[in-house]
Amino acid sequence: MSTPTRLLLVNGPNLNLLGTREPEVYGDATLADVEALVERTAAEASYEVRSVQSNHEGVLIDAIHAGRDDCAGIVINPGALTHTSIALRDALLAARLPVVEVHLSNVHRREPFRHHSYVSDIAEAVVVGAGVDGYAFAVQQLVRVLG
Ligand code: CA2
Repeated sequence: MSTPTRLLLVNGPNLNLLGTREPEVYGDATLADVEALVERTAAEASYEVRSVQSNHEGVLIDAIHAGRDDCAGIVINPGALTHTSIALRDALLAARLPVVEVHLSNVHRREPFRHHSYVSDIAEAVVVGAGVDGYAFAVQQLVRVLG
């Protein structure tokens, strides 16, 4: 099998609402803007992107399993599942792909329950608090890791 030239972008619950509510926390870019930015940034390194957003944990897990077959690495903002989901963590471990975790907000400046992530210690890198630009940084770092 040839080396995949595709990255998997995973956005978790409620991130479909980006740009429609709470702009003071999450900015005014939409999910479509995020996906376009990730595609542009990946294209600079000759990677394609498969984007998935879901409000359902199982859908995200299935997408991660599928990514194992044809993606080189994963950029993920798991949303609130970051702080709760051992199942999502296990799926990422099972995929055996490099992962970069990204959060729009600086979760460490927010409520204590947002300070723990089930993903961070299995991620190659974590980007927090850089807003939408953080997704571009995450792609650049993932590409670097992929060498
Ligand atoms: O800062 C981030 O990117 C978060 O992953 C966003 C999650 C939150 O639970 C994490 O602690 C940090 C929430 C996503 C909700 O997205 C919305 C976007 C617009 C309006 C309402 C919610």
